[in-house]
Amino acid sequence: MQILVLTLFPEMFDAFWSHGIMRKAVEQTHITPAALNIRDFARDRHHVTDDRPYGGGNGMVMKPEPLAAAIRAAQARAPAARTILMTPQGRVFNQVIAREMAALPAIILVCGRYEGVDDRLSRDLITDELSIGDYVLTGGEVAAMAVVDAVTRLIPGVLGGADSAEHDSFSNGLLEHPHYTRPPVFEGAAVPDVLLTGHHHNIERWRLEASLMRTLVNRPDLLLERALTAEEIDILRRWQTDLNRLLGPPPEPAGGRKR
Ligand code: 4GX
Repeated sequence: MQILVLTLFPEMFDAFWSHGIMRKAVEQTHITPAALNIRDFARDRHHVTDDRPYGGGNGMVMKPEPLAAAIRAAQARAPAARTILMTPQGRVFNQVIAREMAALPAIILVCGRYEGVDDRLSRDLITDELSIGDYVLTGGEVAAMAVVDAVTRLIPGVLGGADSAEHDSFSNGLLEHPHYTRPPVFEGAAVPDVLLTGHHHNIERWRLEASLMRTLVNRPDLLLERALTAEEIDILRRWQTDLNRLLGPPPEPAGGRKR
């Protein structure tokens, strides 16, 4: 997969490509990342990339000409690429989108700075707009790194085991179960006994229960957007029985509003 990043700060990506699993991915697979400096595509003497907003107001806007030239140069290098603008206005990135993107032959990630880019750019040069979440960054670079990081580790051959990504949070729509390593007791806290038994069936069952509990407590929204398996229903029913034993049966709903 070809990854082209358009940015005013290409040096930010040097450390990113050259450490950890990203580095291994670049060395051992067909992932070819590069960061291009948008400033290099400005044609004026001072390579200006920003200008004051029409209509007035604070901050600056990225000029369309250098960015358009940079995008066209990137698209010439990677004709099959999708061209993705990092912006809080975009579709919110998640593991489903990461999986879709991991199957693409090439991506061009456009990183804006200042108040954003001249809106006429998105008309035909941008194919997608992507946000990494509902908060405001100072530029698209950190967002692009988050996307590249999440996508790269899903590309076959990048992670150690062929199926390492299959056990991730979200791969089954649940949060991951807790992990432990030595020592067996750390600052008074013991590793759950079942994990020391070597009984794989019980361990898998414990992990599923722990995943389900974590998801129910921390991210109930994830449970609502996906179907439960028979085994999960079984676990939830047992919790329901336990809770009813503890609290007594649920009270009749108050009268008045019928649903
Ligand atoms: N997820 N930002 C982009 C400038 C900008 C604004 C509009 C293009 C259009 C962000 C996020 C994010 C801040 C990056 C504003 N560029 N990007 N930047 N959240 O907050 O992706």
